[in-house]
Amino acid sequence: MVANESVRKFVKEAAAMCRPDDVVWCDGSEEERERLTRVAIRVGDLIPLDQQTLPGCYLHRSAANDVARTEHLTFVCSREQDDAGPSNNWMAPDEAYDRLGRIFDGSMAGRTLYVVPFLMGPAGSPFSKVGIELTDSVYVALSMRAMTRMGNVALEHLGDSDDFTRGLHSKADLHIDRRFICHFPEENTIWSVGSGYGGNALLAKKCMALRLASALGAREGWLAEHMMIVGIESPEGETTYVCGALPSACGKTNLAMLVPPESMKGWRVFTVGDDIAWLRVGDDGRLWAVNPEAGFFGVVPGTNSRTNPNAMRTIQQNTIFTNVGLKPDGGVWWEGHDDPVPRSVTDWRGRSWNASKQGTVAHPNSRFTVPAGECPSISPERENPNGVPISAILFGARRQKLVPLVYQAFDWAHGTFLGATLASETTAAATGAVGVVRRDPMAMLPFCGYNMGDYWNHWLSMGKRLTRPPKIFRVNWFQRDDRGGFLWPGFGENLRVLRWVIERSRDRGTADESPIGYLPKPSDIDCNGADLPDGAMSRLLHVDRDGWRTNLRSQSEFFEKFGDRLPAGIREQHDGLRQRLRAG
Ligand code: SAT
Ligand code: MN
Repeated sequence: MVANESVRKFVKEAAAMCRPDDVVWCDGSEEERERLTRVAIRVGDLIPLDQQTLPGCYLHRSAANDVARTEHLTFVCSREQDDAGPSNNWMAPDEAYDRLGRIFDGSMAGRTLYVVPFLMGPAGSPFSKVGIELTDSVYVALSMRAMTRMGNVALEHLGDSDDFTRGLHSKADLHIDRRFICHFPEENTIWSVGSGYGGNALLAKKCMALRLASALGAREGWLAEHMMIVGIESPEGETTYVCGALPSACGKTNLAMLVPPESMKGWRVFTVGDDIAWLRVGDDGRLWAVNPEAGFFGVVPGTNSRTNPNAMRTIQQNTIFTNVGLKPDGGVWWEGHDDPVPRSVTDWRGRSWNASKQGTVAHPNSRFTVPAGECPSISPERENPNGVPISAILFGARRQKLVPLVYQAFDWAHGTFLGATLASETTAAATGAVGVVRRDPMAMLPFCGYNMGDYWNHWLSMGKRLTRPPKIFRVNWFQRDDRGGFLWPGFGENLRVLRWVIERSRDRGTADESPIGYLPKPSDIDCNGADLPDGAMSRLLHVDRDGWRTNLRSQSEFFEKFGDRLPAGIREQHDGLRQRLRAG
């Protein structure tokens, strides 16, 4: 397949700057996967695992300083700083091209530049988008193959058009002082240098499918969201599609691959996506969702046959593990694995762990990269060019206190407010302190490619176009008791909560009105067969009015930052909550 003139020009100009020894065009073939895998083994990017028990599986060890997204080095380079808004780092486009250009200059000497065409969304869908990533990392090229529809399929979709995302990536010297992830929404361009980590280097994912796509969606009238997508089939055979936004490493993948508890016979769950949803208003006035990706980049620690049996089956083959422990028999291990810690294991840095027992065996943000087709619960609707119709949207976060297990927004505008006021305890998915509560609207704080005030406005305007809008819910699986234990068992048991969500989104289930939204009564959540202590459900659904009044102040402080870009509709919601809490 010969690429069109604009693609060839893009590659030629980048090669002139980065000066690789070689340029290799990826076509997505099986032969190519084998060839690139051999190269990756030779240069030390991949270590083969035991091919008998883990066929097609490899281990990658990253540089020790390059294990998570680096939000402080991530920039939105719009012409006007106000268009990036107060929640993004901003750099002027000229300055960014200049600073990064100096690092890219000659950075690929002695290396190969891989041209990786990729398609986001199903082939043949009018909503799908093409990108080309140029990278000097064979690990990135192979990961992009697992995570996207990669190769000729993308060039075919593009045809003669020059409408594609231009992504340039070089590991350069992996030094943190020369690491930048820059987005140019006005030029549909990404320059990322100095990191090989997924969220920084697999440009199709956060950089394109969220940051650039969110800005594009605002211009074109659709939404790019940090959401899993799941289809839930009832014993009566009725399927309901639900989207859910949760911050990184808060269980989106587990939710997307949920296995119903024993006692919920006849329920089935189908995975459409685990991380990103592109949402449009359909001709029927409903919200339709497509998963633009074609694979999973999931958190490994804590994954086991209780928490996520489908993920365990998914990662038995054709998986790249990054920064997990390696056993002498070529098997892998991580904290929270089904098996006890092995007597002899090499940690994620490649050191023998048992003698020193220093740190964890697997890095807390170690990952699996695997094509979606390996997942036993994958939905056939994943390839539907129109996507799936969404009946409910969940906004979830990690909160030990205050936020009840589940409650429902009064309407779309209130639901937008529930998303805008989302806050979560930080995780290892980004560098920095873990466990600190921070505001993370729609779980998009690190991923919204434009001014968040405008983004909330766009959400409100989407609602006006939806004649049959999905219902919106806030969920929190993470409440703790006084001794620090989780109050709710989570994982497969979350289907009990989703069952109420489904009933409500079909205008059937019952609820009480509270100042924060519609709350289920404890008896509305079917806990038959669940191992819950007496009174637990009342605590899980308790509304702590004093706590919410205090929370109002933190909401105001956050909203202040957006000045006159804060939509009146959000301010009204905040005032409404204040009044309802006062009346209570
Ligand atoms: O950003 S990544 O895609 O690497 C993972 C995440 O933080 O969601
Ligand atoms: Mn994510």
